[in-house]
Amino acid sequence: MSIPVIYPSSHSDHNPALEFVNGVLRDFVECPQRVELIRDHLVRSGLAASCDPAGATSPEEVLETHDAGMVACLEAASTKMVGESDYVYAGVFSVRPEMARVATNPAHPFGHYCFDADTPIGKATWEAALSSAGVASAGASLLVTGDVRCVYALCRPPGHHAGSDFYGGYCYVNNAAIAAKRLLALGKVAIVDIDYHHGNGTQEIFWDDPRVFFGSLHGDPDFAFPFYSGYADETGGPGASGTTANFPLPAGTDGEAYLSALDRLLDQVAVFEPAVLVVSVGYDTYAGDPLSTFAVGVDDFARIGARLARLDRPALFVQEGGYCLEALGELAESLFSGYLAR
Ligand code: OKP
Ligand code: ZN
Repeated sequence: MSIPVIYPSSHSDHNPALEFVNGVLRDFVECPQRVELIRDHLVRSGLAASCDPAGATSPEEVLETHDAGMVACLEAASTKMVGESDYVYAGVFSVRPEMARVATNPAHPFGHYCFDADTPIGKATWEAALSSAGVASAGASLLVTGDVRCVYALCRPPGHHAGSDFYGGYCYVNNAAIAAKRLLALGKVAIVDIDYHHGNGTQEIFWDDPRVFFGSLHGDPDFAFPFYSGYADETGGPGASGTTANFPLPAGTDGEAYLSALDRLLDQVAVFEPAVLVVSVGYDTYAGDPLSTFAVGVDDFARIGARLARLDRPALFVQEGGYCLEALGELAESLFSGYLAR
């Protein structure tokens, strides 16, 4: 038994060199090798039969999820960059009503839509973002037609921090959200976000949408990025109360503690009775991940995979984070072997 894996045809030229970590420049962790390592490992281990690149989404599909002003800003900024290694970083942010004016130059107001200084735009960025969304959307289509019951969209750049009119956290376009909207053709959708970071963008997009359940396990926002959302009392808007669920977890969370929180989340998913499941996959809960404070082990991912399979729904896995290059292949192998074994 193997899983169809699809990956973006043009992500590799989106390759920023550096990011600031506590005022010090470090290598940019969200690098092209991430998805290449996972892809190659899954093919070698026989878990992925073939591995096909998928094309871009349409601008119309992106605009169903994202604000036109933000899309224009991202595209214009990307188009303006010239050299291979030129990247523009937001550094001045629009905060509160007194600083909310939007310049008329579409390539100018990064800080109006961008919420951090870690999400640069280069000349290949916009195309890569569309390509990544296209992979998620192509994966959703395979489930909608009923061709497969499970597909892995190896998206890069990731998407779960991008909201309807904001982007950040290495994310520009919300791949999982775009796919989930397409999957509504099958009925209600549940998104389970197992990335180490709260999927603030996905949460915002479906906050008041009763057709989509969003549940996330993540480092407590009291200490973990993106800091301003992901608390347990965030449970959905007035039109969709109870369709958002957050499980902020403490530093040091190990496999045992993680799985018991996952079980509580999946109980809620089962009650929601979704027609289909989207899993925002992050491997950054792994103990060896440079961004993680958790102690989840390689074998725990197999147990996570088995728990997800137990829901017995068609499933789209969408790649989000995970930055320990040495372990990414093994982590993916563990997750999907656990999923398939169930
Ligand atoms: C993206 B995903 C300081 C550290 C930056 C940003 C975290 C983005 C995580 N430059 N932290 O959810 O894995
Ligand atoms: Zn993450």
